[in-house]
Amino acid sequence: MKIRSLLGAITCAVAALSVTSTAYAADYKSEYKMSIVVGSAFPWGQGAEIWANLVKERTDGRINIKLYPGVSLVQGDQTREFTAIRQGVIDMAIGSTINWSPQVKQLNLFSLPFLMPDYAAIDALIHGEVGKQLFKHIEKAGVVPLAWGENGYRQLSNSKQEIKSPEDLKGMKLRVVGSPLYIDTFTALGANPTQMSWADAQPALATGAVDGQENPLSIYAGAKLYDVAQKYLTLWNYVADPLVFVVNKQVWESWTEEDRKIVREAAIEAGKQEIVIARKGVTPEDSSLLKEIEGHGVTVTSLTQEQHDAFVEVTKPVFEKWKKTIGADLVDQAQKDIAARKK
Ligand code: X2X
Repeated sequence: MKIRSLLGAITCAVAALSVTSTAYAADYKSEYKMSIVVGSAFPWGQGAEIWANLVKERTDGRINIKLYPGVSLVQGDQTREFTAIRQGVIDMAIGSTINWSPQVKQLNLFSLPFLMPDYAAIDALIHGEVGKQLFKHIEKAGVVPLAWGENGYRQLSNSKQEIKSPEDLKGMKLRVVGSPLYIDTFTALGANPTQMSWADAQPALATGAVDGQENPLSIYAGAKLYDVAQKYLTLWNYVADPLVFVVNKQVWESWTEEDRKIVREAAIEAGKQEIVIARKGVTPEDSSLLKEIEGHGVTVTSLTQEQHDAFVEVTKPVFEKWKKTIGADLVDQAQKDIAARKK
């Protein structure tokens, strides 16, 4: 009798265990969709691969991630990516602060012209109080932020002529990204900006529908923009866009505490590695990528202090206008942290 009830108890326990593990597996999707704008030929896509691989390995395949480059889950319209993450069309993403600025207006901070003079300034923002506050805004908008990465300092390319002053930009047709701040900046500079997705930008450059564009050198080189007549490149470091590693809120809540920890730590590690990759070859210490670009017959223009100051001067009203939209306190905090940065 005793043995029988013991056996019964064991059977019940085994049954309960298998029910628990079935329920647990049922909460998890067989595949999680991760959205990115550009794939593994770019630091951005490499960061996504690193994150996805770390997660798969450390969760023993419980969290299996598939990459969707070209923001294909929103038909290439990168300005709709954030909303799609919130709605669950996208489970996870690594997105540019520019592309999510229409939904989280504080992210326009990084697009304020000439706010961040060097990499130490970017680091001071993302790893400081400003980074924390921005994560709170993203969270409030309904998405779970985990880590920072980097697209990079955005440089100006065109097919017409060397750009050394705002006058050189007069009337030039330029493709810009999805935040209206960019329209204001390039209008102030005298250019003729037009907003377009990255998917549309490449054919527009190839056909000459637009004369120029602005993007980090890793994007310029990875997309071989020198092959679509973008032979003039001005290094002006006017803005830089960080990347943010995020997860849809319901997906995040469906994971166990242990798996959330794995995903968060993997995002932080992947973000660190991605930033190193993104900065490779474009610094004074290692200019290998710039040399490669020059090897394609591209005229690379660096600005003197005086030339640089002329661009800053003309874009000041845009800075002031957008400071109000972003939040004066946040911008003041950013400027304070940049002034106090360790160089
Ligand atoms: O569209 C762009 O220019 C890109 C690829 O840099 C972003 O997604 C912000």
